[in-house]
Amino acid sequence: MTDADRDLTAPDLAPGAPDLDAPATDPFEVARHAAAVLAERTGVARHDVALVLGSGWGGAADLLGETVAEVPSHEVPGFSAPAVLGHVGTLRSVRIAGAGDRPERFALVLGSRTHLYEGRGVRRVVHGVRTAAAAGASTVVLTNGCGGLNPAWGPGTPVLVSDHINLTATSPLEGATFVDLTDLYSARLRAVAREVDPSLDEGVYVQFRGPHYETPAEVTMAGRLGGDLVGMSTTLEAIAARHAGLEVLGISLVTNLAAGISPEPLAHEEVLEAGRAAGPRISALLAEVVRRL
Ligand code: 8IG
Repeated sequence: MTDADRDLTAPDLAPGAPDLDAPATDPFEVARHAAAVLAERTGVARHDVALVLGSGWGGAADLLGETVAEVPSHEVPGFSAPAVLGHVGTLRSVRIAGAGDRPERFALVLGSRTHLYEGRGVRRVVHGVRTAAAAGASTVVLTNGCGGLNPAWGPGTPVLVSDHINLTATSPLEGATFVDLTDLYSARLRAVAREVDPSLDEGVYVQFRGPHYETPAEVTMAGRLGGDLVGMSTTLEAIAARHAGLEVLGISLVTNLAAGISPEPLAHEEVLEAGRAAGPRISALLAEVVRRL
């Protein structure tokens, strides 16, 4: 089956799991189902940290440690097959060896993410993060590929997310669920990342719905609003992660200058190439950061 043949609207749920999209379904119950399936399929009862791999980050988890098990995402309740070329559709359990006084730990690597622009609803977008929390994780590392407003950030520059502006006009939280986002992107975890690579800059990530890239005027707007990075993911997952009690580290890979910052038009192929070129640096960064979490 090729990506083009996939029915992206199929419910693709494992037998016995409630339908994530049914309004009466509790999305946290589906996340608990998913976590139970993952525990059974990976043989790892509890995962400590989760990583969501965005555009350009596909190979970046390969240095984390030994892959214990790999489960196709569509075989886990509530997960869908990936819709974007260059995204990998598996959930991976990776053993992080202990060192000194650090015990052995397990990372759950979410190799695919559902984007809001796929139109499958916000519950799908944040299901990975909720599953990670249900699987025991206390930390999530959200990575993405994005456009940069700072001309000093050439394609392939990793940037820490210090805060976000959510321009999607939606939220993963349903009903009167008031959650404080003052310190959503953990200053502690950003400091850990800068211990590993002191040259890391940080910036405010602005999420647009997409799937089109911004116009130059929208990029100018994002900058005047206080944004440094523009993308189509991460903010809704970060909100759901905070709600679920996870500590959040956000790392963007600037794969292109945002529209209008450079005279060149944007191309998805350029995005993939910048990811490939940055691979060794961001792989080493991610592995060392996760070891120190
Ligand atoms: I990769 O320039 C990547 N994703 N919105 N704008 C938006 N998303 C992106 C961009 C970009 N580059």
